[in-house]
Amino acid sequence: MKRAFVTGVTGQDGAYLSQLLLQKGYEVYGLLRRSASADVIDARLKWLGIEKDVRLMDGNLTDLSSLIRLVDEIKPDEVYNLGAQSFVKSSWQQPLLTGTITGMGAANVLEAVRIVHPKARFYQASSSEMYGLIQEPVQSETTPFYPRSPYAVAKLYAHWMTVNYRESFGMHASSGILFNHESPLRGIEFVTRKVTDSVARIKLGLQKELPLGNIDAKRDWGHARDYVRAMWLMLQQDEADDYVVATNRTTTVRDMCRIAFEHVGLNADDHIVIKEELFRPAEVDVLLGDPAKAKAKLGWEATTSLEEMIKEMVEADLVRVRAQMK
Ligand code: NDP
Ligand code: GDR
Repeated sequence: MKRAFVTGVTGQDGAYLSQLLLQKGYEVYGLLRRSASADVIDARLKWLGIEKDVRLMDGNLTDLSSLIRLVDEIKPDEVYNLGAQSFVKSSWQQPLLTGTITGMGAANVLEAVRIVHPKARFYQASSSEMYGLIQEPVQSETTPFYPRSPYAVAKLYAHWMTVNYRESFGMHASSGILFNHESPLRGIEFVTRKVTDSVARIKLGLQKELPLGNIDAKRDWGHARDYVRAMWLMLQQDEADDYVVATNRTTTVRDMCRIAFEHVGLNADDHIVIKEELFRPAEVDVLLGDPAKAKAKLGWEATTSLEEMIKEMVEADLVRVRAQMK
């Protein structure tokens, strides 16, 4: 039985990846950082019904000693580093913490693997945010990076550390440059989930307005369930490498809102209110990924359209909000 160690296991991707690995017969160990609100921490694992199957291990990405102890204890075949301060807007408020967790955290995991169990295969959750100020209209593995937030700068450090550990130590270390991916398990601070939650509340009469920032920004949005499959596929290859994972379709925040409101028979323009404070100090205007390499080498393709995904998210939020109303 293969063993996987997943950091960020309580996040959106950690939950879906754990589900996939369990279905494939893995023993799944997840890194859990201590929190005073321990009862809400595994809400996503509970949503997927796998909270009893994932073995949660006490530690922190910022504490190398805990990572060394855990990698030594688990001796994983595969390590997936998904843990991060992942909200781009917060990274301007907490730039150093973001650097410590999102950047140095990855280096800590790489070091723990290198020191105690270098045979383990390693996955780094790199991000399309690294492209930032776009240098090419469609972004692939060869497009130059130009990070536009402390988050993206931290991710770029982690990305190059992964490449460096592969080249320096021969580690099987791969990076997935994943474009935005969403689901009913997406954190409420991210724009898709903020929108689908608000659509549910507006439909049920609990809210009237949806405050938003830059709705002209364009993103290449896919479904998290599809994207965690790409992570796993990367670690099944003989050679480690870097891959763009995207749908190759880009949509404005405005049009994504229209899709969500139309699903419940409402008009987005009647509810969106633009708020200056929701704009970012520097914006990533448009992202559009080219997943040709992932398709050719991994046989990976996105299977869920934006419309299908937004519908699934609105329906899940209607269920959640109705339950809160009881
Ligand atoms: P989430 O924000 O949902 O999850 C982040 C996870 O990191 C949580 O489990 C969180 O734990 C954990 N974490 C944060 N700080 C620490 C720490 N100091 N020690 C240990 N764990 C910590 O992110 P997603 O699931 O959406 O994304 C997964 C990864 O992929 C992230 O690295 C993200 O930056 C990256 N990414 C995401 C994309 C997306 O569109 N979703 C696209 C490209 C990259 P807790 O529950 O305790 O807060
Ligand atoms: P992003 O996701 O920054 O792309 O990072 P987010 O959903 O936060 O923003 C997407 C775009 O929407 C615009 N926007 C708003 N965003 C939020 N959150 N709230 C608003 O009210 C709002 N109004 C407009 C933003 O300005 C932006 O242009 C996500 C994260 O998951 C990262 O961790 C990951 O690396 C990247 O995706 C790929």
